[in-house]
Amino acid sequence: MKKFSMLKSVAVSTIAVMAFAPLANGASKPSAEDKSQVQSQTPKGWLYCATEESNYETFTDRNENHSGKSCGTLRSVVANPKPFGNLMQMIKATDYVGKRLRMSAWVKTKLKSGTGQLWLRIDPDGAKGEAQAAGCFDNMDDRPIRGNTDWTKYELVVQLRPNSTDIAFGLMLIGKGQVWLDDVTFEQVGPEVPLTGKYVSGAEATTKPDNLNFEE
Ligand SMILES: [Ca+2]
Repeated sequence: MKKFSMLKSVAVSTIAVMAFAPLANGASKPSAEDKSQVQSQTPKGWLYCATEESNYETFTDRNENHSGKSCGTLRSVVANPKPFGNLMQMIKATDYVGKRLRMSAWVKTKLKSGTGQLWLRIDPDGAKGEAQAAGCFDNMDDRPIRGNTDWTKYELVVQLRPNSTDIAFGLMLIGKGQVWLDDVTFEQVGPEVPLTGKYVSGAEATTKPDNLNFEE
């Protein structure tokens, strides 16, 4: 079952600086302030995980968008949320092995504290020895999004070594507030495009990314 295998993959990932908690099987209940169109559930194709699942919720927001009629969102629902909530996907690296990859995504934030951070992680085949076991990783730790921001395009660039097996990516909310995500795209870029990611050691995942414009 897909969700179970995802849970396993994420649980064994230690590469991402932060410890991933087990995935929630859907988000929590809508808060009182949102009575109308909130479907409090993880957007199709995406996964939700958090250090404390009940501290955040995620859903497809049909009242907000960068394109089309909807986008994904993640928000805190308690006074003092634990470090992070995360909306993410994991795919096989097959289409990009050996290439330089740029992920672009549009993000909007309304943050009372903390940061919003896109992240992109390349996982290597750990069985090929430590010398090759470093994957490329960027979580915008050096350029986090703070405060209230309108829709802005962000770019993350990583290199996939020949032993790359999986790609994981997403948007973290570290603190109190709400973040919105739309129009995530991937493209191969040339070596002249500077990396934003660094090589780190660590971990594993499925196939194609899904519902990247949140219209499904
Ligand atoms: Ca959209």
